[in-house]
Amino acid sequence: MTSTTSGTPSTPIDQTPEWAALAAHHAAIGNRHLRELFASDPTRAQAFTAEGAGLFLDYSKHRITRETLPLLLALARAAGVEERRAAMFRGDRINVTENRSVLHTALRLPPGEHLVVEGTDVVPGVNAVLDKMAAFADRVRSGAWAGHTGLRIRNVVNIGIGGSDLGPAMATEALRHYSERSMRFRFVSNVDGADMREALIDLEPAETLFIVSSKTFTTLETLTNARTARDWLVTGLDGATEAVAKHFVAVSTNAEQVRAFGIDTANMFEFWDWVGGRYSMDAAIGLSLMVAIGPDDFREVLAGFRAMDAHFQTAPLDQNLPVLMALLGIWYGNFLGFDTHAVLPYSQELARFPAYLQQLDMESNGKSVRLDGSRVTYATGPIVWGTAGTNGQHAYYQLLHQGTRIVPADLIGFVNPTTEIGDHHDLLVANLLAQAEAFAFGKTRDEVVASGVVPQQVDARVFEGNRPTSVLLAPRLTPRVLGALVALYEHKVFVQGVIWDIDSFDQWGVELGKVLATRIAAELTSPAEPVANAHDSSTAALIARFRAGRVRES
Ligand code: G6Q
Repeated sequence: MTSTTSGTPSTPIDQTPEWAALAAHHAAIGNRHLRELFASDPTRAQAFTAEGAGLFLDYSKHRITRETLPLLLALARAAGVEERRAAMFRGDRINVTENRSVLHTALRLPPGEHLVVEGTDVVPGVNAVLDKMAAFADRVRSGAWAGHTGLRIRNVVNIGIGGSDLGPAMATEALRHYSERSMRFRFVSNVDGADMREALIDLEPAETLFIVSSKTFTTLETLTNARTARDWLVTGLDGATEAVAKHFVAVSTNAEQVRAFGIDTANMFEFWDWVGGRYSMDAAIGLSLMVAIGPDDFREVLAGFRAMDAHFQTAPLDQNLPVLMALLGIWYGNFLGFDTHAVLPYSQELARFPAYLQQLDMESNGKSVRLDGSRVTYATGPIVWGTAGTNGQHAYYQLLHQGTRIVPADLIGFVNPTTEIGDHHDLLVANLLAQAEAFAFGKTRDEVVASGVVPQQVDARVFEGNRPTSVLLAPRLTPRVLGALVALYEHKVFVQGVIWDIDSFDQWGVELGKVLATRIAAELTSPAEPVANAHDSSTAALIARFRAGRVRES
């Protein structure tokens, strides 16, 4: 095992024999083409598949042979993936720099299970909060929780950012088909006032509930937005400050700050410091989602998470979806030098899934120091990006097919639609399958010529192929499947973080900009000229330009 949480220097993963074996294997199989790999292995399509928690993975269109996976699995074992997995589920403090347990998996443990961490069983607390959320969600959905004037709540606005926004926003859109259609759900995150303006533009204050979601309850964007929302509400209700109690609830770990803001802590839904922001959509941060889809379907989401947790813990590594997907990412990022990864859901409902994954993956694994503080000597987290298919096909797929960069991709699809509308779904899935086929096998010069293309176009119309993809399929996008899908990526990110020997659960990289912004905000608004030499010359000039051009409405 190369990793350590004790600060003891450990062998960097790229200096292990397992890494060397993979490098040699890469040199040996070189850039063998998927056409050849398929031709030489007739049962490849059956062999390179795995299933778990309702998800089916076809990873046959990857640039691997039958020898590759055992070598990658040896690397995973050398890195201590199994031991670290056990440590996470057990509640060890694997978030080393923050000295915290990482227990989002405890959020999906049902009543009756037990997880004792440092002397406390965390399961009763988790389920008590879930019950409190469910009672509240039911009251809002039924109209029993009325606004200040007695009108029922028709609009829910979640105010949060980062991990307190992306998860519930993504999931509420993904599960819109299952949501209460008489209500509107909006998500405001950006400190740009336009975000709030547009969210509120057609809403009635008397019918609007704000869920202020902030783990720390100190986040500049969220508190600025929450204050603006409070002013909008009170103004819209003829100055009735007492209305705040009926129109604002909070999700936070910080009762003191919630109280200071003016929200009754009886209407606060708590979670714990062992839930990282980007891992919190199944904690109380999912309250807006629960109001949208109801407590029963929210519990279905949790059941999906739990099913994937069980798969991750028990499936043999060579059939373990998160492990397989993590190892393929390692193969490309560390041995073939492909540094971006596309996630392409063939599902409009999953349109926000890539953005959600960007945070989950890039904030977790965008790190350059190992657990012992030494600098890594290998690439870590990839640049993750993507949009819903088929829209991307008419935009950037050109580069994916014929550009000079190779972008491994996950294509996510469903055998059945959430709603049957004409032949839309079959056309959608036909596109997914066609793209995966075209990425892998391309179109050779001979094929182009044989198709009768005029000579001057032949070169431009050749598709090299050999572009790797995973195809992930589920029967239908249900709450349970969504939970399993999110947990799949959570654990994929975890496995990669273990192999790279980094802390996937801190996020110090977001701090510096926050500190500088606070200082610059004062310099933008102060009547006094900024102190000379407070910044580099570029920043100072931009501040001066802003101050000179800013027209303030009084
Ligand atoms: C996620 C990060 C970050 C966080 C936001 C919001 O893992 O920690 O995205 O979720 O900065 O923080 P608060 O919930 O404390 O407002």
